[in-house]
Formats: sequence, C-alpha cells, structure tokens
Amino acid sequence: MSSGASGGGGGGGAASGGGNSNHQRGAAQRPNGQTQNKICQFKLVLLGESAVGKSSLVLRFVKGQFHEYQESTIGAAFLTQTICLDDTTVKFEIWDTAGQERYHSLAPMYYRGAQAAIVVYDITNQDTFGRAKTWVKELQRQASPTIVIALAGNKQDLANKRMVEYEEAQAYADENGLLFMETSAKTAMNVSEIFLAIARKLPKNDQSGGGGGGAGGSSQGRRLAEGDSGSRGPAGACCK
Ligand SMILES: Nc1nc2c(ncn2[C@@H]2O[C@H](COP(=O)(O)OP(=O)(O)OP(=O)(O)O)[C@@H](O)[C@H]2O)c(=O)[nH]1
Ligand SMILES: [Mg+2]
Repeated sequence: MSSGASGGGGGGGAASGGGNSNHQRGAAQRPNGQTQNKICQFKLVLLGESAVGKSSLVLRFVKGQFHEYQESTIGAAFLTQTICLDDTTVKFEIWDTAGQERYHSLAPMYYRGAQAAIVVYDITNQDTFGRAKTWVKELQRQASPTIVIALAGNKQDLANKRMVEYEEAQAYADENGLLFMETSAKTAMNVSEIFLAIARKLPKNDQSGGGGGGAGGSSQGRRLAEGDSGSRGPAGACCK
C-alpha cells in the first residue's frame, strides 16, 4: 500500500471562485516509469469557528508549514493538494473558508457540490465545539447527501488546556457518522492522516461529474484521464 502527499498548492488570501495550482505536468508517473491508472479530483471545504486553525491545517497539509501568527481568512482561500492512495491519485481542491460570523452567508457557495468537508473545532474552547455541531447540522441539511464529513479537534498540542473531552467528540462523531481525529497543525499530528482517511472514504468510481467546478461542482468526484487538465490545470505529480 502506498500513500503520500505531494507538494503543490496555490491561492491564499481572498478567493472568488477562481484558483490556481502549482502542480507540474506529467502527473501520476512514478519514478520507476509505471503510471497510475486513476486520477480523481474532489472538492473539499473546511468549516469552523474563527481561529480554530482551519488555515493552519491546510497550510500544514499543502506546504508543510505552520505560522504562529496566521492571519484570519477573508472570504475564503483556495489551495490544491494531491495524494497517492494505492493505484489512485486523489487531487483535493480545498476551499478554506473564513470563520468570522460576517462571512457565514458565503459558506453555502463553498460547501455546495463539495464531496468532503472538514469541520474544525479547538479542543481548548468548548464554544467552538458547539459551533462545529451547528456546521455539521447545516451540512447534513443542505450539502450533498453523500458528502464525507470529518470532525477535527485541532490544537491537540494544547491538551493541558483541554475543554472538550476526546470521548465526548468521538461519541458525537459516531452518532453522526463522521470521521474524527484530534489534530495539531502546529506539530503536524494527524494532519495528513485526516485527509488520507477522507480520501479512503470517498468513492473512486468511473462516473465523471465535473467535481470542483469553481466554488460549485457536483457531489460526484471527477475521474480524470491521465494528462487531462481537469477544470483547473493538471493533477499534481505524486508518489515521489
Ligand atoms: N497551538 C496551536 N495553535 C494553532 C494550531 N492551529 C492553529 N493555531 C493558531 O491559532 C490561530 C488561528 O489559526 P488560523 O489557522 O488562522 O485559524 P482559522 O480557523 O483559519 O481562522 P479564520 O480564518 O479566522 O476562520 C493562529 O495563531 C495559529 O497559529 C495548533 O494546532 N496548535
Ligand atoms: Mg483561516
């Protein structure tokens, strides 16, 4: 079994439905010359209260970085990252939304058509867990019925200031059919793991649907032929 993430990502700052990607051409070719036979593209959205660490999780996943003074997101940011899962290259088109209340009304634009969502809370702040539950309810009511939802209890490195018990969040996730992990964007704990767990749960069949078209897209992941540039540039090289 092979899995791994390859660098590449773009965006940052305010995004308005466009996006970019720094991926190189020639995706899905392994160094040994073997090519992978499936490339799937999925739209993933991050939701959660402001300052829980959504942007930090994405920055860690896409660029392997962490900033102590991460700026609050305005509107939303768009980044991409590609991971390898057995014989499949999974390309995530990631919409990192702004958690400040004044941006709430924009959220449907980003979760509409998303195949996956990560709802983030801060384990040191009980209110953010309550807010995360509200986001889960909204997704269950208004997002695609097949959306894969993961709950991330972030800032696990601050467990000595914990206000949300692991067991409480795990029980809630089990009741609602969510993936659940505690994460730390700071130490990188469980960051690629949560994206990988989502990738494993997403359906990777043959139907194409144009997932991730702008901030919309369909609820079905889009399978790309090798060399297909998709809607937004080529899928990234992966499996170094
Ligand atoms: N200790 C610790 N701090 C973190 C972690 N993740 C993020 N932070 C810090 O928490 C603050 C907020 O992080 P952001 O990533 O900007 O939070 P956000 O959810 O994107 O916030 P909005 O963009 O306003 O919605 C920053 O100062 C980060 O450095 C973590 O895992 N551990
Ligand atoms: Mg942010």
